Amino acid sequence: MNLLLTLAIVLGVLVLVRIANIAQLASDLSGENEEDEQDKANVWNSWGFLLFMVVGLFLSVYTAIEWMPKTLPVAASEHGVDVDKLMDINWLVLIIVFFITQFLLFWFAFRYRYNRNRRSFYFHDNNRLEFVWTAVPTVVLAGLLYTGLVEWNKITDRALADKGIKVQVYSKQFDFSTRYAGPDNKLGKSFYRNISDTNPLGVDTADQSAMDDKIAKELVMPVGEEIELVINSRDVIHSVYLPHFRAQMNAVPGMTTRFHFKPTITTAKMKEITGNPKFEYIMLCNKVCGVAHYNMKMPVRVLERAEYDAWLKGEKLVFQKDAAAPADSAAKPMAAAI
Ligand SMILES: [Cu+2]
Repeated sequence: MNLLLTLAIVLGVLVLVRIANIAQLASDLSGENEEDEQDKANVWNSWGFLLFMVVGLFLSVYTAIEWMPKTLPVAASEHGVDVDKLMDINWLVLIIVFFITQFLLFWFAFRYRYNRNRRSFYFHDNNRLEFVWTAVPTVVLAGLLYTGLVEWNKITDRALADKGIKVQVYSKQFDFSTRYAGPDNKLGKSFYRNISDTNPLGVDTADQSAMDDKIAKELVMPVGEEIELVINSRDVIHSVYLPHFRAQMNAVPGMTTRFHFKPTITTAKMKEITGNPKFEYIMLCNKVCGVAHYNMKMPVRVLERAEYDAWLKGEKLVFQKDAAAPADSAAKPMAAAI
């Protein structure tokens, strides 16, 4: 089907070129003078510009309206609402500038097409004009930057993060694991040299705060509480991307990155809001990290606190009480702390 369509378009263009050639030939034969011909071509082209503008602007509006429902639903985190507001302001500025500049671009091409009876007006420069078109974008951009920075400072405020429920998000090619800090809300240290078959996150067996840590294959969060993601990578750079919560942070090997946020809408509630009974939150890798990058993701659920507690209780401890601690881990240095 696509091949047919491409062929049809190519043939259509060829036909148009032939028609143009024939028209050229006809006008050559009719002995019209060259300047008249050029005038005619200019008129056609200038109307073509106008037509292109009308069709282009119509399609811009149409596609935006048509595909709006396919964009993300309302933000499911506290800061996400503010991020969306900033995004809306940015879009508003962009849309206004887009329509003004596109209109002027095509209107000028139409209105001021070559006319042999008209002399163009020449001026070398205009300081006032240059001042205006430098000052206006500067003020607008500085305003956008400032509001963005204020929001970013709020998002990265450590005071809130320290109170948050600590969850380690451990990334590797090509999946995520989560580690929950347990009742002490302290994640045990981990170090890559401790990694073994029985200890995939390299958790320090000598660290007491690791004893109540739990390991999971999904990210589950209680609604309305601060969550701090403590993010690590085992191999290459990945990125923890939670589109519904408007959150993203790189996972960088050899260092710890963090992101804290407060989920505000449970999965059950979001199913109602979106009218989609199959709706699920998702965490995606947002760095092209290798051949199976496209499939690197993890399910995410937001529950009421009681449901969350019950879920966490059922998850596996990092060091199962009945299983012996990994035999090879004691001799390794425990250099890195989370
Ligand atoms: Cu990845």
